[in-house]
Amino acid sequence: MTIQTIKTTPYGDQKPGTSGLRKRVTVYQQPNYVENYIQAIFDSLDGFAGQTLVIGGDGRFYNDVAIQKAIRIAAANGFGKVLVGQGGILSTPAASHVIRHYKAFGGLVLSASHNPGGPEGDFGIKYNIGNGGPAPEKITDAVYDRTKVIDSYKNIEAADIDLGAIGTQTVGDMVVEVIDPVADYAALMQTLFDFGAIKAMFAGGFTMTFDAMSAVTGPYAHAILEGILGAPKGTVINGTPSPTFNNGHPDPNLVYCKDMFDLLMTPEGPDFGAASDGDGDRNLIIGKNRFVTPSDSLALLAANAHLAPGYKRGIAGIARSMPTSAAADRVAEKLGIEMHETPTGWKFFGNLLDAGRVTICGEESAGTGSDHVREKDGLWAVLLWLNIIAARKQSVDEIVREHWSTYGRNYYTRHDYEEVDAEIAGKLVDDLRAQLTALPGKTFGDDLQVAYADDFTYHDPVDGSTSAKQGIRIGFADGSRIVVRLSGTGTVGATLRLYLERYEAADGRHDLETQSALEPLIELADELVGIKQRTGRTEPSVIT
Ligand code: G16
Repeated sequence: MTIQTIKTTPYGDQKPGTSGLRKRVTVYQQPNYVENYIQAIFDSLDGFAGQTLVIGGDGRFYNDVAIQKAIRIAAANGFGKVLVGQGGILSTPAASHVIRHYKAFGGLVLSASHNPGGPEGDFGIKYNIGNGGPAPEKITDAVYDRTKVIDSYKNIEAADIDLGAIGTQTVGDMVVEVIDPVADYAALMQTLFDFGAIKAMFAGGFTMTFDAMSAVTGPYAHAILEGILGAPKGTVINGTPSPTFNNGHPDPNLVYCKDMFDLLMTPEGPDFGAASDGDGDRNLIIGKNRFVTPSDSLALLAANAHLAPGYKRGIAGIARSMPTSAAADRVAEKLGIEMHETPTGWKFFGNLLDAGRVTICGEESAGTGSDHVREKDGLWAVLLWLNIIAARKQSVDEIVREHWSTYGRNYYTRHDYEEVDAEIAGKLVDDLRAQLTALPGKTFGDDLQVAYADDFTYHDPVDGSTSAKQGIRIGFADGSRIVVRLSGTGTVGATLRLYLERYEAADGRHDLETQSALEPLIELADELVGIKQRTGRTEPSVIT
């Protein structure tokens, strides 16, 4: 079969964000938009001739079209084999595992995560390297540079692959193997957790609702929770992946999972509620009468991980993204293990995990994971919680309260202002940056004394690379913090994120409502950052 070189012209907007290139589907549907980006990725890599590429996505609208294109371009560029999930489906953590398990060269993960899907929704392409994790900045920067000058891509004329048929097909000289998207991942989970204890807990009447949000985790949750672990049918809701997520917003937070939250707050509700997002890497954890913030969940999972067989020897260290609360830092201190603060973006954890310096990582944006893959992993977090509940024989609420009375509580919230005019948002951050040097030493209100104010710069201790301008931090003497940054995953305008945190010691009050507990900081942030005044918004679009 002949390899064609097809002329193209560059697009100026193919700069990867926090997690790959996320755009409206209509943007991706422009002529050669997908082709340019995939060719630019391959042009930025060396040594893949004859090697294996993994391709999988979250099943959203345009997944099937993009996969067929990717397969042809991979064949034309000389890959030896493509592994693709049946139906084009692979959750992001499962894709990471498949890359590692089969020692693939890398993978293309097609997803816009928690963003809505459908013809008017979002699509995304991300490249993951051979360790199974998102490509580091030196690769994403090279890809972006290449997209700016690309003038051709390679293609091969071939029929579409039948993505429904498990087994082997060929495109030119390249083999395409369609694999069961769940089996390898489910086998990995069984090596990490005490499935016997969780199974016994379900058999003993423990009840749970898992909302797969009509996204990719459905098949995984059906197979693992209801299949292997024996939870009653109906435990998994919205378990069939839909290209439009059933016109929903597959973001597992208290806005889009409000019904489940409300149910868990009633006596009739189940013992445990959980959800995962569009591509299966985020998680939401709610116990009866107890929502667990992602930052607390990271700290709790790290403190209790030894109860699961896969972590029984203890954990080497913990990493969290900068805006994530410092709750996990207190666990690391007590355990006497390394603690790392990285910029937002799972890609920054890869080096630490590869070097064996950390075992568990997490982010305030509903992501937790471990060294079992190189992505955050929604179902993994749910299973570790189940394992901990089974081992401790306590409710989520009891476990959380005990944690706070040992380590103290980090009250924490994030206020998002979505689809803000990008120019106004950029100027707001620049102006705040200009104020930073004058802030340390100043006292606001009765007792909020600024201890430091900076724009976070990360120095990777493994490869020595530096990432600057990763978000503005204003830290106070009592451990409180205000953090402001622009999201790198929005697709329209800018999303301003304001993160607020206050520490209450182990013997302090842990029963306050979060927004009230943070009220003085929220007011101060209004004064210092001026989001409402400058954007004209009266309130955040989302509060988590
Ligand atoms: C991605 C990244 C995460 C990040 C999140 C939010 O998650 O993998 O590391 O925390 O975006 O990023 P931002 O604050 O820049 O919008 P996902 O689940 O969208 O792939």
